[in-house]
Amino acid sequence: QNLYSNILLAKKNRQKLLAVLIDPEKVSIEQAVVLGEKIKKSPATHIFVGGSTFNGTHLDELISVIKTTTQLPVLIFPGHPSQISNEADGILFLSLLSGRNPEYLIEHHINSVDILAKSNLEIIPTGYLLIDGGKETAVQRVSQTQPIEQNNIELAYKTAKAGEFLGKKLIYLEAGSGANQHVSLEMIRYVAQNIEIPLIVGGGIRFMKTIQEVYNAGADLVVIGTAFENDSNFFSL
Ligand code: 1GP
Repeated sequence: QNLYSNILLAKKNRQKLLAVLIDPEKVSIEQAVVLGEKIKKSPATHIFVGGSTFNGTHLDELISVIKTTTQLPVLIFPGHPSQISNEADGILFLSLLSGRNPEYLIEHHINSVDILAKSNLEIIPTGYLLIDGGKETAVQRVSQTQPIEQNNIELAYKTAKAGEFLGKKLIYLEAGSGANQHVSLEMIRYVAQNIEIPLIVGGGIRFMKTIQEVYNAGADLVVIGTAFENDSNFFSL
């Protein structure tokens, strides 16, 4: 499997990546076919599947439909070990480094070992930082952790860098799905300039123009969830 090496290659070639986030809780199999067709025509390079609260049963089928329709790599973006599916290509193995809740630092990881050890998923260790997006988001509520303040760029940088030193292969700056404010360009710029590994940015990004600004600030991969959920023609505008 070469998901991560392709992300590294894209970074080296300054080719920006775009992931559409699909929350399985909000998408039926029938809708997935239609969404898949839209995504196929969009500039998306990756699909992330996951959510803070989902524990339904149609996950395998949903992913397989999305994969077949879009032909794009699918990465699990898990809120819980029950959201792991072998139908995907890989998993962002997230450590919520901004928080101090042991469940999201190690407990869920231990609980997912049995399923991961048997799977063919490419496991990508990811340092996940929740940044204050101006309102309480699902990640904050479910993980019971406090986000890093937008003006505490120093703390965001040190947390990301500590993640890199710990061996994380990606850093994800997350304002939370549906955030009022995306991660500030200033924070993105400072973190991007001071880490070596690829940087993912998501949460509260609603305009094509903002995607470009976030790229220009140094993000390697941008995640779009809500904007595409609300308007499946988002990328063609
Ligand atoms: C959430 O970063 C993603 O985990 C996407 O957020 O739904 O606000 O686009 P939005």
